[in-house]
Amino acid sequence: MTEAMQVARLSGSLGAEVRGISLSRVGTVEADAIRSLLMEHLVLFFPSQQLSADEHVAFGRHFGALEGHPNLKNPFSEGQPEIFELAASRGGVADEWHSDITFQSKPSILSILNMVKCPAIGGDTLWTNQYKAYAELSAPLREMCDGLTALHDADPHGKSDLMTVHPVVRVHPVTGKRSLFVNEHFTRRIVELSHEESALLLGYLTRWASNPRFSVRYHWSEGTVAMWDNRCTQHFVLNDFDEERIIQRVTVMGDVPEAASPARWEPYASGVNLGATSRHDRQLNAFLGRREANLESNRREES
Ligand SMILES: O=C(O)CCC(=O)C(=O)O
Ligand SMILES: [Fe+2]
Repeated sequence: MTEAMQVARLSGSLGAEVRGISLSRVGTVEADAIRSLLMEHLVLFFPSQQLSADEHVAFGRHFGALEGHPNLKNPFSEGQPEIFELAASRGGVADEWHSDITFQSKPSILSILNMVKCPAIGGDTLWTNQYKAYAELSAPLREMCDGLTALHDADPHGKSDLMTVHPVVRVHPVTGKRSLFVNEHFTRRIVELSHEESALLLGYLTRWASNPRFSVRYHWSEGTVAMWDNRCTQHFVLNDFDEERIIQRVTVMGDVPEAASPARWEPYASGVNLGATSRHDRQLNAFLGRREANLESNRREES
Protein backbone atom coordinates (compact mmCIF):
# COMPACT_ATOMS: atom_id res chain seq x y z
CA MET A 1 0.00 0.00 0.00
CA THR A 2 2.86 2.40 0.80
CA GLU A 3 4.23 2.26 -2.77
CA ALA A 4 0.95 3.69 -3.98
CA MET A 5 1.21 6.88 -1.92
CA GLN A 6 1.55 10.01 -4.02
CA VAL A 7 3.11 12.94 -2.23
CA ALA A 8 2.86 16.51 -3.54
CA ARG A 9 4.63 19.36 -1.75
CA LEU A 10 2.48 22.45 -1.18
CA SER A 11 4.99 25.21 -0.43
CA GLY A 12 8.71 25.88 -0.24
CA SER A 13 8.73 25.64 3.56
CA LEU A 14 6.44 22.80 4.67
CA GLY A 15 3.34 20.76 3.92
CA ALA A 16 2.47 17.95 1.51
CA GLU A 17 -0.73 16.40 0.23
CA VAL A 18 -0.78 12.61 0.28
CA ARG A 19 -3.04 10.48 -1.91
CA GLY A 20 -3.30 6.79 -2.64
CA ILE A 21 -3.71 5.61 0.96
CA SER A 22 -6.82 4.86 3.02
CA LEU A 23 -6.26 5.93 6.63
CA SER A 24 -8.97 3.53 7.81
CA ARG A 25 -6.75 0.60 6.77
CA VAL A 26 -3.33 1.56 8.05
CA GLY A 27 -1.00 -1.00 9.62
CA THR A 28 2.39 -0.49 11.26
CA VAL A 29 4.25 -0.43 7.91
CA GLU A 30 2.04 2.37 6.58
CA ALA A 31 2.15 4.21 9.92
CA ASP A 32 5.97 4.15 9.81
CA ALA A 33 5.94 5.51 6.26
CA ILE A 34 3.53 8.28 7.28
CA ARG A 35 5.67 9.12 10.32
CA SER A 36 8.76 9.60 8.17
CA LEU A 37 6.81 11.69 5.65
CA LEU A 38 5.66 13.84 8.56
CA MET A 39 9.24 14.34 9.78
CA GLU A 40 10.10 15.55 6.28
CA HIS A 41 7.07 17.79 5.55
CA LEU A 42 5.89 18.72 9.13
CA VAL A 43 2.21 18.82 8.10
CA LEU A 44 0.43 16.28 5.89
CA PHE A 45 -3.01 16.43 4.26
CA PHE A 46 -4.96 13.34 3.23
CA PRO A 47 -7.98 14.38 1.10
CA SER A 48 -11.20 12.33 0.72
CA GLN A 49 -10.79 10.11 3.78
CA GLN A 50 -14.24 10.52 5.41
CA LEU A 51 -13.09 8.74 8.60
CA SER A 52 -15.61 7.69 11.24
CA ALA A 53 -14.82 8.71 14.82
CA ASP A 54 -13.64 5.14 15.59
CA GLU A 55 -11.37 5.09 12.54
CA HIS A 56 -9.98 8.51 13.45
CA VAL A 57 -9.06 7.30 16.96
CA ALA A 58 -7.63 4.01 15.64
CA PHE A 59 -5.45 5.90 13.15
CA GLY A 60 -4.22 8.26 15.89
CA ARG A 61 -3.24 5.38 18.19
CA HIS A 62 -0.55 4.30 15.72
CA PHE A 63 1.40 7.40 16.73
CA GLY A 64 1.17 7.26 20.52
CA ALA A 65 -1.18 7.69 23.48
CA LEU A 66 -4.14 10.00 22.82
CA GLU A 67 -5.68 12.47 25.23
CA GLY A 68 -8.86 14.57 25.18
CA HIS A 69 -8.51 18.32 25.58
CA PRO A 70 -7.66 19.29 29.18
CA ASN A 71 -9.75 22.49 29.19
CA LEU A 72 -12.25 22.56 26.34
CA LYS A 73 -15.58 20.78 26.27
CA ASN A 74 -15.72 17.48 24.48
CA PRO A 75 -19.05 16.61 22.83
CA PHE A 76 -17.93 12.96 22.64
CA SER A 77 -17.16 12.57 26.34
CA GLU A 78 -19.27 9.36 26.54
CA GLY A 79 -18.19 7.22 23.60
CA GLN A 80 -14.97 8.88 22.39
CA PRO A 81 -13.17 10.74 25.19
CA GLU A 82 -10.09 11.15 22.96
CA ILE A 83 -11.89 13.22 20.33
CA PHE A 84 -12.07 16.96 20.73
CA GLU A 85 -14.40 19.04 18.55
CA LEU A 86 -14.36 22.71 17.57
CA ALA A 87 -17.47 24.13 15.90
CA ALA A 88 -17.46 27.70 14.60
CA SER A 89 -21.08 28.21 15.74
CA ARG A 90 -19.85 27.65 19.32
CA GLY A 91 -16.96 30.09 18.95
CA GLY A 92 -14.46 27.38 18.04
CA VAL A 93 -12.08 29.12 15.67
CA ALA A 94 -8.39 28.97 16.59
CA ASP A 95 -7.49 32.34 15.03
CA GLU A 96 -4.26 33.03 16.85
CA TRP A 97 -0.86 31.47 16.09
CA HIS A 98 -0.06 28.56 18.38
CA SER A 99 1.13 25.04 18.75
CA ASP A 100 -1.20 22.79 20.72
CA ILE A 101 -1.45 22.70 24.53
CA THR A 102 1.89 24.36 25.30
CA PHE A 103 0.60 25.46 28.74
CA GLN A 104 1.23 21.87 29.87
CA SER A 105 4.62 20.55 30.92
CA LYS A 106 4.21 17.85 28.27
CA PRO A 107 2.59 19.61 25.30
CA SER A 108 1.04 17.73 22.43
CA ILE A 109 3.43 15.95 20.04
CA LEU A 110 1.08 15.53 17.08
CA SER A 111 -2.43 16.62 16.25
CA ILE A 112 -4.63 14.78 13.76
CA LEU A 113 -7.60 16.71 12.45
CA ASN A 114 -10.67 15.46 10.62
CA MET A 115 -12.44 18.21 8.64
CA VAL A 116 -16.08 17.26 9.25
CA LYS A 117 -17.80 20.32 7.82
CA CYS A 118 -16.24 23.30 6.14
CA PRO A 119 -17.32 26.46 4.35
CA ALA A 120 -17.00 26.52 0.56
CA ILE A 121 -14.99 29.73 0.82
CA GLY A 122 -12.72 30.83 3.64
CA GLY A 123 -11.72 29.03 6.87
CA ASP A 124 -8.31 28.04 5.49
CA THR A 125 -5.62 27.04 8.00
CA LEU A 126 -1.99 28.18 7.90
CA TRP A 127 1.06 26.43 9.35
CA THR A 128 4.61 27.72 9.74
CA ASN A 129 7.92 25.91 9.91
CA GLN A 130 9.60 26.69 13.24
CA TYR A 131 12.90 25.01 12.29
CA LYS A 132 13.22 27.69 9.63
CA ALA A 133 12.04 30.46 11.96
CA TYR A 134 14.91 29.48 14.28
CA ALA A 135 17.56 28.81 11.62
CA GLU A 136 16.99 32.15 9.91
CA LEU A 137 17.46 34.28 13.02
CA SER A 138 20.83 36.03 13.20
CA ALA A 139 23.58 34.12 15.02
CA PRO A 140 23.62 36.41 18.11
CA LEU A 141 19.85 36.19 18.53
CA ARG A 142 19.90 32.40 18.07
CA GLU A 143 22.58 32.13 20.74
CA MET A 144 20.62 34.23 23.21
CA CYS A 145 17.35 32.39 22.52
CA ASP A 146 19.11 29.03 23.05
CA GLY A 147 19.63 29.95 26.72
CA LEU A 148 16.17 31.40 27.47
CA THR A 149 12.97 29.88 28.84
CA ALA A 150 9.39 31.17 28.65
CA LEU A 151 6.25 30.96 30.72
CA HIS A 152 3.14 29.60 28.93
CA ASP A 153 -0.40 29.70 30.37
CA ALA A 154 -3.95 28.59 29.54
CA ASP A 155 -5.41 32.11 29.71
CA PRO A 156 -7.11 31.63 26.28
CA HIS A 157 -9.16 28.91 28.01
CA GLY A 158 -9.88 31.14 31.03
CA LYS A 159 -7.26 29.35 33.16
CA SER A 160 -4.31 31.72 33.52
CA ASP A 161 -3.29 29.84 36.67
CA LEU A 162 -2.48 26.76 34.61
CA MET A 163 1.10 27.45 33.59
CA THR A 164 4.45 25.96 32.83
CA VAL A 165 7.90 26.94 31.57
CA HIS A 166 9.50 25.66 28.35
CA PRO A 167 12.77 26.39 26.57
CA VAL A 168 12.45 29.14 23.95
CA VAL A 169 14.35 26.84 21.58
CA ARG A 170 13.69 23.11 21.69
CA VAL A 171 15.55 20.18 20.16
CA HIS A 172 13.35 17.79 18.23
CA PRO A 173 13.72 14.29 19.71
CA VAL A 174 13.51 12.56 16.31
CA THR A 175 15.27 14.91 13.88
CA GLY A 176 17.71 16.49 16.38
CA LYS A 177 16.97 19.89 14.83
CA ARG A 178 16.32 23.08 16.81
CA SER A 179 13.03 24.96 16.53
CA LEU A 180 11.61 28.16 17.95
CA PHE A 181 9.04 27.30 20.63
CA VAL A 182 7.13 30.46 21.61
CA ASN A 183 3.65 31.35 20.36
CA GLU A 184 1.36 34.37 20.66
CA HIS A 185 -1.59 32.35 22.02
CA PHE A 186 -0.05 30.71 25.10
CA THR A 187 3.40 32.28 25.73
CA ARG A 188 3.33 35.16 28.23
CA ARG A 189 6.80 35.97 29.44
CA ILE A 190 10.46 35.25 28.93
CA VAL A 191 11.57 34.16 32.38
CA GLU A 192 15.09 35.63 32.35
CA LEU A 193 14.11 39.08 30.99
CA SER A 194 12.32 42.06 32.51
CA HIS A 195 8.68 42.54 31.57
CA GLU A 196 9.54 45.23 29.02
CA GLU A 197 12.40 43.30 27.44
CA SER A 198 10.29 40.18 27.33
CA ALA A 199 7.38 41.99 25.64
CA LEU A 200 9.75 43.34 23.02
CA LEU A 201 11.50 40.05 22.28
CA LEU A 202 8.34 37.92 22.44
CA GLY A 203 6.56 40.39 20.16
CA TYR A 204 9.42 40.14 17.70
CA LEU A 205 9.77 36.35 17.83
CA THR A 206 6.07 35.58 17.55
CA ARG A 207 5.74 37.93 14.57
CA TRP A 208 8.85 36.48 12.95
CA ALA A 209 7.57 32.95 13.55
CA SER A 210 4.59 33.69 11.32
CA ASN A 211 6.54 35.22 8.42
CA PRO A 212 4.66 34.10 5.26
CA ARG A 213 7.94 32.79 3.86
CA PHE A 214 7.87 29.99 6.46
CA SER A 215 4.22 29.11 5.86
CA VAL A 216 1.75 26.99 3.95
CA ARG A 217 -1.96 27.83 3.58
CA TYR A 218 -4.46 25.02 3.09
CA HIS A 219 -7.95 25.23 1.62
CA TRP A 220 -10.13 22.46 3.03
CA SER A 221 -12.65 20.05 1.64
CA GLU A 222 -14.84 17.85 3.81
CA GLY A 223 -13.36 14.49 4.71
CA THR A 224 -9.75 15.68 4.57
CA VAL A 225 -7.50 14.57 7.42
CA ALA A 226 -4.51 16.71 8.38
CA MET A 227 -1.71 15.77 10.74
CA TRP A 228 1.01 18.04 12.05
CA ASP A 229 4.02 17.99 14.34
CA ASN A 230 3.49 20.52 17.16
CA ARG A 231 7.18 20.41 18.12
CA CYS A 232 8.31 22.27 15.01
CA THR A 233 5.23 24.09 13.61
CA GLN A 234 2.59 26.63 14.56
CA HIS A 235 -0.88 27.02 13.03
CA PHE A 236 -3.63 29.63 12.65
CA VAL A 237 -7.22 29.43 11.31
CA LEU A 238 -8.56 32.25 9.13
CA ASN A 239 -11.74 33.59 10.71
CA ASP A 240 -13.15 34.85 7.41
CA PHE A 241 -16.18 32.63 6.72
CA ASP A 242 -19.95 32.58 7.30
CA GLU A 243 -20.98 28.94 7.12
CA GLU A 244 -20.54 26.24 9.76
CA ARG A 245 -17.05 24.82 10.17
CA ILE A 246 -16.56 21.73 12.36
CA ILE A 247 -13.31 19.95 13.05
CA GLN A 248 -12.60 16.92 15.18
CA ARG A 249 -9.13 16.30 16.48
CA VAL A 250 -7.20 13.59 18.25
CA THR A 251 -4.06 14.63 20.03
CA VAL A 252 -0.95 12.55 20.62
CA MET A 253 0.53 13.52 23.97
CA GLY A 254 3.40 14.63 24.95
CA ASP A 255 7.05 14.74 25.96
CA VAL A 256 8.99 17.31 27.98
CA PRO A 257 10.64 19.71 25.48
CA GLU A 258 14.41 19.38 25.49
CA ALA A 259 16.33 22.67 25.70
CA ALA A 260 18.99 23.58 23.13
CA SER A 261 21.42 24.48 25.89
CA PRO A 262 21.48 24.29 29.70
CA ALA A 263 19.93 27.26 31.55
CA ARG A 264 22.42 30.13 31.34
CA TRP A 265 20.73 32.84 33.40
CA GLU A 266 18.67 33.07 36.57
CA PRO A 267 15.01 34.09 36.32
CA TYR A 268 14.54 37.85 36.25
CA ALA A 269 14.28 39.39 39.71
CA SER A 270 12.99 42.92 40.20
CA GLY A 271 14.78 45.36 42.54
CA VAL A 272 14.29 45.52 46.29
CA ASN A 273 11.62 48.22 46.17
CA LEU A 274 8.30 47.08 44.83
CA GLY A 275 6.80 49.73 42.59
CA ALA A 276 3.85 50.07 40.28
CA THR A 277 5.70 48.16 37.57
CA SER A 278 6.14 45.13 39.87
CA ARG A 279 2.61 44.07 38.97
CA HIS A 280 4.01 42.88 35.63
CA ASP A 281 6.13 40.33 37.50
CA ARG A 282 3.26 38.96 39.61
CA GLN A 283 2.50 35.96 37.42
CA LEU A 284 6.15 35.02 36.97
CA ASN A 285 6.81 35.35 40.70
CA ALA A 286 3.75 33.24 41.51
CA PHE A 287 5.01 30.53 39.18
CA LEU A 288 8.56 30.65 40.53
CA GLY A 289 7.30 30.64 44.14
CA ARG A 290 5.15 27.60 43.43
CA ARG A 291 8.03 25.82 41.69
CA GLU A 292 10.36 26.54 44.63
CA ALA A 293 7.76 25.25 47.11
CA ASN A 294 7.39 22.01 45.08
CA LEU A 295 11.16 21.52 44.93
CA GLU A 296 11.39 22.12 48.68
CA SER A 297 8.68 19.58 49.47
CA ASN A 298 10.34 17.02 47.13
CA ARG A 299 13.65 17.61 48.94
CA ARG A 300 11.95 17.05 52.29
CA GLU A 301 10.33 13.83 51.08
CA GLU A 302 13.66 12.53 49.81
CA SER A 303 15.64 13.29 52.98
O1 LIG B 1 -9.54 24.29 12.75
C1 LIG B 1 -8.39 24.14 12.34
O2 LIG B 1 -8.09 24.15 11.15
C2 LIG B 1 -7.30 23.92 13.36
C3 LIG B 1 -7.81 24.10 14.76
C4 LIG B 1 -6.74 23.95 15.77
O3 LIG B 1 -6.06 24.87 16.13
C5 LIG B 1 -6.47 22.62 16.29
O4 LIG B 1 -7.22 21.68 16.01
O5 LIG B 1 -5.49 22.47 17.01
FE1 LIG C 1 -4.48 24.18 17.44
